Amino acid sequence: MNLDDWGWSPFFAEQSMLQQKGYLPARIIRGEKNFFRVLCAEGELTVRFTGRMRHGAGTRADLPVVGDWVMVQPQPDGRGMIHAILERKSSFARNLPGRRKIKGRERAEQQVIAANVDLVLVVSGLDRDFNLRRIERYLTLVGGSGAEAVVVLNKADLCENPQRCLAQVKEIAPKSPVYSCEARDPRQLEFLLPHLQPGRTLALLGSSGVGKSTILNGLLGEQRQKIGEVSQADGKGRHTTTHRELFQLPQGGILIDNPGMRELHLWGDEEDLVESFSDIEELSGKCKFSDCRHQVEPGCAVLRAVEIGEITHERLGNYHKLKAELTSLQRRR
Ligand SMILES: Nc1nc2c(ncn2[C@@H]2O[C@H](COP(=O)(O)OP(=O)(O)O)[C@@H](O)[C@H]2O)c(=O)[nH]1
Ligand SMILES: [Mg+2]
Ligand SMILES: [Zn+2]
Repeated sequence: MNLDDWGWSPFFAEQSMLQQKGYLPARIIRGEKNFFRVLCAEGELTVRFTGRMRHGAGTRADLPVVGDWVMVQPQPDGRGMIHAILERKSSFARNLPGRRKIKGRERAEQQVIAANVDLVLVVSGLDRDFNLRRIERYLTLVGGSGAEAVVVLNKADLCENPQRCLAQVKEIAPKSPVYSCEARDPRQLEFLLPHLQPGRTLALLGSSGVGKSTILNGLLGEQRQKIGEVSQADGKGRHTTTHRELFQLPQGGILIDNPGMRELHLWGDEEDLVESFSDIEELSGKCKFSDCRHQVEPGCAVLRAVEIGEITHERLGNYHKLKAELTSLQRRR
């Protein structure tokens, strides 16, 4: 077992040296309800985390998730205990929908979706579900994570003019490569090859039914992950991926499949908009007032760009909406 192929790097090796002797580094490849599957030098193990870790965790974000590197103490029966989580190189999180209340006041709660991801594939369908505003939301989530993003527009076969959609997405994703494909045909996934490298971790992100598991299976060359039937009524796939799992790809690299999320509330701060709305952020520098909110202010370079059609009205509207969501989140944290 070569841990480097699973993403082990000096960043984690240095941390592991400070850990107690006798514990082994391991990567979490699957999360179940009460246990995890991890990979370590001795192979796969089923592990739990210690009660001390559960009690010591201030928030859910301090508990292990798929992609984490942890220190485990293996037991002879193929089981083991997680004793520590190594610091994450990146992590992406959402604000949990059922907001927790503490003393009658709403408190935001962070759910880490996956850890130590280098590249996120934001997958979106080119069917009736195609929605530029949702792609902007996903890109903002990735913008705050420390990972890079690539946009994959799947189901090109269901779109009358995929080139037009591709061009539209390129406009709203100024910092990310954008591709379109029909993932059911694995040959159409070749555009991903330059993004795959041994030890590099990718994650699939996108609504249920957009074809995430189909992409994974196409890359694996086998039907490892169950794929949802499309119901005739709404054209959406059923929820078939129920847990997160990390797979090693034959082309090199590691891919995390995610169950689709019905609601994606942002977790982060206003800084997260810098990447996903880099065009607006750059124009801000040219506004007359340095604290311009791009709403009604005179001499606003952003409003001017909307006026001349450089930025759509809808994009600016979504920028304001996501910014307000992040500001209100900061207040509740
Ligand atoms: N028409 C079409 N259907 C696709 C394509 N890719 C996936 N599907 C179908 O979309 C449905 C949902 O796919 P799945 O991979 O389970 O989506 P996930 O929920 O994102 O993992 C399945 O019925 C797939 O066969 C594609 O490129 N074109
Ligand atoms: Mg799936
Ligand atoms: Zn302005």
